[in-house]
Amino acid sequence: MSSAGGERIGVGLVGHAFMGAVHSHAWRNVHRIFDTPLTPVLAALGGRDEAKTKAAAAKYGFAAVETDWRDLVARDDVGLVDVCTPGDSHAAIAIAALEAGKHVLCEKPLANTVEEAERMAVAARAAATRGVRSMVAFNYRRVPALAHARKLVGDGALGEVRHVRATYLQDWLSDAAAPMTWRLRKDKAGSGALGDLGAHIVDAAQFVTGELITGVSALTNTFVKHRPDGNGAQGEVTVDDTALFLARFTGGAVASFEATRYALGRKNAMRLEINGTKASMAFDFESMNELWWHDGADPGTEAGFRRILVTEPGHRYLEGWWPPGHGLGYDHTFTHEVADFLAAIGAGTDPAPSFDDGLRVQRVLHAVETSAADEARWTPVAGTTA
Ligand code: SOE
Repeated sequence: MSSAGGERIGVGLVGHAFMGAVHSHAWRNVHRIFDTPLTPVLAALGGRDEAKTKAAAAKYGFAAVETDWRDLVARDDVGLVDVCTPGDSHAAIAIAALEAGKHVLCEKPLANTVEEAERMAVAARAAATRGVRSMVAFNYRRVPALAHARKLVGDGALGEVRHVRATYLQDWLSDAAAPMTWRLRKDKAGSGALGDLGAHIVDAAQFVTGELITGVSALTNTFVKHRPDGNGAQGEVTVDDTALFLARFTGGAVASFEATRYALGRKNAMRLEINGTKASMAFDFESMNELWWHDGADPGTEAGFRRILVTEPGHRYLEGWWPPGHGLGYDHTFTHEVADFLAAIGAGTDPAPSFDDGLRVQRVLHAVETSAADEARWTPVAGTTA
């Protein structure tokens, strides 16, 4: 059921590649699916290359383009800034927008460094006192199956968390001849598989368990150190290709995390398995409408993992979509994300995940890099206590 009517809010979106496209799709449709307190209007798209940005704006449905993000932030018809650029510009754009009184949605990981993330969190807290909201775009929290897992764990159905096993596996770098991209440059992306994929599973694991990671022991590796740069030369890969780490959680659980772009055959296998004292759960994004649940109270003769098809109207986010069993996909998670953001803006509350949540993930990423630089030395995560 849609609202398609409330007060309008102009969206200024910076960046028009993969994330810009998927976010645009969400802003265009959200009020046609959910009862949103505000109706988003695609006011302006930002990008440095005018021709490419104009082509993207026409395709995605934006009314105007800006080639300097500062001009986009300053526009009177922009009330909300959506940051979909590489990580090296997140802090500058987000902080300027918050100071200008614009609500900010920022792609993950929140920043390239802890220092930037700290400044962003400070700006977000200050803005919130003026009613200006901010959120970091960890879209997998908005997969209905993971939202349902969070509810079951929060209700106590899993008991105490003992083990967390989280992996995020892709394979698009398996070919050593695959070209350079900004995602392989530390100055642009901050880190490699760690920040791109590891950040998601760190957030998802903390979200579902309701606990924080307190320390890590990590290994990282860069398998292919040079790749074609598109101009007949070789570019240097300055980020990790894979990150693997053990972790402890605040409640005493032990965990393993693995992020890689070299797992041949795995396209977007974001997986989370949790064992508790009462039950176990398992999730794989490649079958994202399913949550597997084993209840330890079932008699042994009947026990087993049960497939919960998370497509019922009673499941989170499903009220706006298709009848049971018809399934949702990747893009829906972004529609849910912007629906939640608009709901918080309308209600005058702070949305989650906040920039402080993004900062906490950033500290875990930093601890992983610190540990890996010293061959897996145990490294506490700043701001947490075991
Ligand atoms: C690329 O590895 C990527 O698009 C990530 O950047 C996204 O965050 C993830 O959802 C899918 O993979």
